[in-house]
Amino acid sequence: MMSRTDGSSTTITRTTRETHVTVELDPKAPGLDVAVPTFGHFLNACLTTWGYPARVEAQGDIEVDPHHLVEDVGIVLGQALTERWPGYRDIGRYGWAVVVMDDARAEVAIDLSGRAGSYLGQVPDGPVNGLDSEVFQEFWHGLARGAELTVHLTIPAGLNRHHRWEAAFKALGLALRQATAPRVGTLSTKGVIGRAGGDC
Ligand SMILES: [Mn+2]
Repeated sequence: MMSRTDGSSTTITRTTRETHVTVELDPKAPGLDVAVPTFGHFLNACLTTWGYPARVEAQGDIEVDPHHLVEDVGIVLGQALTERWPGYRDIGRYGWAVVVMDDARAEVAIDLSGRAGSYLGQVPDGPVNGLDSEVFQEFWHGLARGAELTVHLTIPAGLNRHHRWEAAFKALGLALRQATAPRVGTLSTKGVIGRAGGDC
């Protein structure tokens, strides 16, 4: 994992009438302040597993529906990835992981492809601590759009919905660890990733 050593950081702030979200990569003071605690718990699992220094602050109209905030955190985290690694040069690009957590098993594969796509399968149906599972799905869709990445998530096993989602967020963290690991050059037959190219 290659954090920046020159002290510079990447900060994306997004303010709408619904939410105020900031994501900073390589911050001086990493930490999480997310107004939806259950989502914050899952996000913390993801960021911890990724192992990259990050700060996330997210407030918003959660009394209307937490899904605004959860989706926007995904978008802003994704935008921070594109800003931190322009053109996704000099990193692994692909990442995948299978994570078990007690009864639950989640599988994630990502491609920092420059093309947004999110494919979720066998995700839990029903609430976690009062939050419908649809809320957590919004994070994955937002991340794919913000980062212009492709993600496939499947959660084929598990009795406990909390375990199933937490395994998924940990698997995403491991996939990000692999996809953002340093390598030389752009891993693309076209030689470029993003609006100018892609690789399909
Ligand atoms: Mn937990």
